Amino acid sequence: MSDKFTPTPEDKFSFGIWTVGWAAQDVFGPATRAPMAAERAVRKLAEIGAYGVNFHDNDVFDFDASESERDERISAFRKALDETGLKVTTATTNLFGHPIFKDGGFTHNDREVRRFAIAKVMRNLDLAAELGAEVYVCWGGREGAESGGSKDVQSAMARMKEAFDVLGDYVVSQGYDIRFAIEPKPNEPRGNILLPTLGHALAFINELERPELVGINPEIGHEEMAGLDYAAGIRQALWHDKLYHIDLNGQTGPRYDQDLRFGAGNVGGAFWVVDAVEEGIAQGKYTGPIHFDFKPPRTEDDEGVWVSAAACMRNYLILRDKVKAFRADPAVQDALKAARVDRLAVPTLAEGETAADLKGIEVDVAGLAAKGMAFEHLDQLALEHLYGVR
Ligand SMILES: [Mn+2]
Repeated sequence: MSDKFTPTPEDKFSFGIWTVGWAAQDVFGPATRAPMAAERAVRKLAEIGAYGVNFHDNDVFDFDASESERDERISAFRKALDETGLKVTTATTNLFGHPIFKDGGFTHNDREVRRFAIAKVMRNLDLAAELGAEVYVCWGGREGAESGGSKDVQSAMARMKEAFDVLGDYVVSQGYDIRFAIEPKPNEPRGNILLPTLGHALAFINELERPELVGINPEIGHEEMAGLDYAAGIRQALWHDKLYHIDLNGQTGPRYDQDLRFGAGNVGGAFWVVDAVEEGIAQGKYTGPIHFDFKPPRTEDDEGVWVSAAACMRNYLILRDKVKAFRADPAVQDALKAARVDRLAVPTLAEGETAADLKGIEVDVAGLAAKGMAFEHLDQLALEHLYGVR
């Protein structure tokens, strides 16, 4: 079936190799699907209309691969990229899977592990640069603790900063056109993870030696696990010019990391996410791919994997259509005016005014307090667009 919701490479959709490639092992049972070579993921993603991929080093070759195995795996991956025209938009390092990283990589209590972790990232940065990646995602899944006494958090932040400073020096010295994007997550697999939300990450970036090289890669599920509004979060990141990448998926409130296909879970949230992303694109403040970081549920076979991957893209296009119709609707424009949304863009002080001008100010307290905001009407129009009755 081909219709206006059929994705094309112009839509710039991308997927992590580990998403469709996940064999569905979990805490309670082994894999339900066969392992998938990176090159098969590339070919199938191209078939269903994707534009690009993101990969961990160990999505392509095993942690303990020999040099010749590594070369052989990379050349098969590269061959599939060349033949399909799929881009490597983004790359990342697995610093969480192998037991050596049980206490993290950049903030492991053992210095030897920290040195090994930075070296592992540098090696994959070389490959990422060679394959044309422009963003390097850093998800510190094991950087954290289960108990208060086991991690000196102030030293951990100092070591985290040290790692990003060293890596920033490295990409500059190599002349790589790569920026880093920190991916926050509150917990899972650690009891508590460092840089748990996008706000923590934005504050951390200000402490770095090269803050201009580092932004964020927020994931819907991760922010919603912390009970936060993802759309508002990425709008703030746009304001800071720090939205370097996005991980779209689905989540149903604060619970384990569900990684549902995009558009499932919090449907209303997904509508505002697309509104926020499209706003960032229109402003030229978001230039990355529309990236999905989801996991096809363990119940699905190989066919189900591609159904769920295709649905991520289809749902984005459906919601993009609805968001555009919402913004173009004259009734919505009237409702936005009635809700005085546009007036927030007007500076609170007039040009030339100072704090002194506000002293002793008189306003119509009773009148302003009594006046409703008319937000319910505006939100109902949004819901009616989403529900498909407008
Ligand atoms: Mn997730």
